[in-house]
Amino acid sequence: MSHSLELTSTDILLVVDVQNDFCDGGTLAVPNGDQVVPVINGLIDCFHHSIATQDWHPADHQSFASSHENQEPFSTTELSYGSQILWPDHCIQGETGSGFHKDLDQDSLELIIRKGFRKEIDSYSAFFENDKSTKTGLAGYLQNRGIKRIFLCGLATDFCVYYSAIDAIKQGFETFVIADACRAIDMDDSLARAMTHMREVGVEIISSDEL
Ligand code: VGL
Ligand code: ZN
Repeated sequence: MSHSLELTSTDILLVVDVQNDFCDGGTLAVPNGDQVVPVINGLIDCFHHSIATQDWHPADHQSFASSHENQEPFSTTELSYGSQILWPDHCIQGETGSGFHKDLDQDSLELIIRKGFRKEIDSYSAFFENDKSTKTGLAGYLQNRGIKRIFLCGLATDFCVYYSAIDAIKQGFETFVIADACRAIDMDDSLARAMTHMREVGVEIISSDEL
């Protein structure tokens, strides 16, 4: 199916977490994460507006297994706001790992929204922190600029892209995920669950060649 989606000035590209730690050699490398970079650079050229998110954690962040006694990375624990997967240390503020991939075309990014910067709380979504109530302000920013449709790409499909897409729909935006411009962590079937849930709530899964 190839319906061409005409892009207008009320569309925005949201580039999620294309950072060194999620790419080859990073501490939380997403398989083939680097492959999204040329695809996303092409998309940035097509869109009137592009913004990005940046995972941005203090060194003692509660989402790190190393911040808890006797916890291995990729295990799950209960924090004050509910269950939280514990990750290897990644995307530490100001370090190389939290920098954007060197080939990502950052010049046209109009806004960079940092998330997970508070020690006590993680943030997968670009709209809400993991307590599901603390706002990042992104919805207001997009509404204020008259944005109607959000197109998501980046890392990882089954975590930050997924949570951002679900919240984008909830905030009333028409929401698209550009599948070939994303890569997944895929632990315990998380990719299949994320895709099913996104489709259920009306997120459209498209390919970059439809744009
Ligand atoms: C992410 C796990 C932890 C992501 C961020 O960008 O998908 N995943 N922090
Ligand atoms: Zn993180």
